[in-house]
Amino acid sequence: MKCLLISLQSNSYVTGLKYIAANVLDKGHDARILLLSGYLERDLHPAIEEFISDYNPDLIGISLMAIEYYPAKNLTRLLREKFQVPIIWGGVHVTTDPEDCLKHADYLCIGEGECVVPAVLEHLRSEGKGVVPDIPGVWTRLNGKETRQPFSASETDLDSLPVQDYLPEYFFGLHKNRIYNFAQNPELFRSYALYGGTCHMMITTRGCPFNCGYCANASLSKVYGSKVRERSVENCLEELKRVKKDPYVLYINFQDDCFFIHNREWIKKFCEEYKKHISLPFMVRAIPTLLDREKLFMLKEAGLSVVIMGIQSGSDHVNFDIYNRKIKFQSVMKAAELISEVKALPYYEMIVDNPYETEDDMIETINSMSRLRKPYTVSLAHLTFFPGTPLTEKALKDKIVDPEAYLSRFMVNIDYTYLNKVLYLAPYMPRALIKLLNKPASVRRTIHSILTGSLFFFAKRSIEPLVYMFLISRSLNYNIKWTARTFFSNWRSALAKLLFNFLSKGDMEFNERLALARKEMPSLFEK
Ligand code: B12
Repeated sequence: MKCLLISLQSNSYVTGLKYIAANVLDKGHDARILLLSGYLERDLHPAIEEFISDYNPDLIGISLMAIEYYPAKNLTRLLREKFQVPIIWGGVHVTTDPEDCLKHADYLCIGEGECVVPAVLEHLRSEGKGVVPDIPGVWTRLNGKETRQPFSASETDLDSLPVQDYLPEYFFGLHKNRIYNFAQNPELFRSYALYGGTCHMMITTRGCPFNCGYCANASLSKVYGSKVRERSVENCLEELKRVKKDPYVLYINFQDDCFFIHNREWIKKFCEEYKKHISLPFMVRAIPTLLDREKLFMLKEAGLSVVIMGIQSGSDHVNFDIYNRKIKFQSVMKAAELISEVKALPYYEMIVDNPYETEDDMIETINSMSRLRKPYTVSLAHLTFFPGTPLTEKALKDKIVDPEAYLSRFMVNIDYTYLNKVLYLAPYMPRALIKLLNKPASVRRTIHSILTGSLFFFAKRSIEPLVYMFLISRSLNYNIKWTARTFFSNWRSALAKLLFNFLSKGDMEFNERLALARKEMPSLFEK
C-alpha cells in the first residue's frame, strides 16, 4: 500500500511526517513526503496532479498546525475534485481541534501518527474504504456519517521507532511549477530549510510536565498526558550521525520544550558522545526552574551555544494567575545569571498583546526585564488563543477573543504598541533610559513616543544585529573559524531578516496570500 504525506508548512522541517514515513516503510508499505509550501491556490497545480496520478497512493495524509488550517482545507477540496483517494488529516491542530477538522477529512488521526497510518493502510487493504476502521484515536466521516474512536494514551517507546533520515530519498517538493526530489536536489532542499539548511532541528523528548494556560501543550496533554518520554542517547546519536554527513549543517537546534528534563546521567553520556562524534555548536530550550548548573556546564563543554528560555511575563501575577505558570521572576533572574556565567547566548521569549494584562502589569514586566543581566536578546510573541487551552476557554467565555483569529495570525506578528516597543528596547538600552520611557499613557508626552519610536527603529536595524553578532561570537568562545562560518553561511537568511526589519515585512507574504484567498475564495473561510 502507498501513502502520500503532504506538508503545507513554509519550511522543510517536517519531523512528524518523517517519523510517520519511516514507520510506514518499516511496516512494509511505501511512503512519500511532499512539501507544498504555503499552497493556497484556486486550482490544483498540474505538476501536483501529475505527481499524484503517477504515484497513485492508496491514502493521502495532510499534516497541519493551526496556521495551515485554511491551506489544508483548500487542498483537500482540490484533491477531492480530482482523486477518489481517502484523505487523513493529522498534526497538532487536528489533535487540539478535532471536531472542526472532522468536517473536512475522511479520517482524522488524534495524537501520534506512527502506528495509526500503517494501521489505516492495513485497514484499507483488507476492508476497503467503505468500512469504518476500528483504530484507537481515528475519527472518520464516511458517507456523511461520523465516528469517533477514543484515543488510548500513547505509550510508544520512542526508541522503538525507526530513526529518521536527514534527507530521505522519498522527500519531494513543489518549486516553481515543478516537483523535485529533494534528495537529488539538496540545494533546493536547503533553500526551503530554515537558515539555508545550516541548522538541523531535532527533538529528544515528547511531552511537557507544565500546564501553562496559553500553551498548545495544555490541550495536547489532555490526549498525551503530561508524562515526558525521552529517547535514549544512542537513538539521538544515530540521528545526529546521519545529519553530520551533510557538511552544510553547522548547528543543531534541539526543539524539546525543556532539554533539562533529562537527568544528569543522560546529559553526561550525551555530552561525551556528542563531543566525540558530532562536535557541532547546539542550542537548547530551558524552563527557568529546571535549569541546573551542573547540566549547563556539561552541555557548554560539549558545544552548547544558545539557551532559549521562556519568561513570558515579568509580572509574577500574570505568570501565576493568568498563565498558570508557577515560576517567580526571582527564578528567572537566577537562571539568567547561570546562562550568563556559562557565556551561552541568552535568547528570552516573552508573550505580549495579552488582553488580561493591565498597563501596570506591562510596566512591571519592562522593569523586571531591565533588571536582567545584559547582554541578552529577546523575542516577543503575540498571545495566540489556541483551541482547547484553559486560557482560550476562559477568553471565549469572557467573549474577549475572536475564536478564529489563531488560524490566520502568526505569533511573530505582534502589535507595535508603545509599551511593546519599550519592552523590546529593554535589553539594548541603559536601565535609566528604560525607566524614563516606561510610563503609563496618562503621563506620557509626545517626546516619549518620538524617542521610543526612533530608538526602536534604530535598535532593530543596528543594535540588535550587533548584539547578536557579539553574543554568537562569545557563545562560540570567540573561535574565529566558527564565528565566520556562522555568519557567512547564514548571510542569506541574516540579510533577509535585516531587510525585512527595514521594510517591516516579516510574514507579509503569508498574510498577503491569506488576504488574497479571502477575496478570491470567500467560501473557504465560511464555517
Ligand atoms: C519543531 C517545532 C517547529 C518547527 C518545525 C515544525 C514541525 N512541523 O515539525 C518550526 C520552527 C518550523 C515551527 C514553526 C512554527 N511553530 Co512550531 N513547534 C515545534 C515543536 C517545538 C515540536 C514539533 C515536533 O517536532 N514534534 C515532534 C513530532 C514527532 O510531533 P508532531 O509534529 O506533532 O507530529 C506527530 C503528530 O502530530 C502526528 N502528525 C503530524 N502530522 C501528521 C499528519 C498525518 C497525516 C497524521 C496521520 C499524523 C500526523 O504524528 C506525528 C508523529 O507522531 C512544537 C511543540 C510541540 N509540543 O509539538 C511547536 C508547535 C507545533 N509550533 C507551534 C507554532 C504556533 C508554530 C508557528 C505557527 C509559530 C509562529 N512563528 O507563529 C510556526 C509555524 C510556521 C510555519 N507554518 O511554517 C505550536 C502549534 C500550535 C497549534 N495549535 O497549531 C506548537 C504546538 C508550540 C506550542 N506549544 O504552542 N515549529
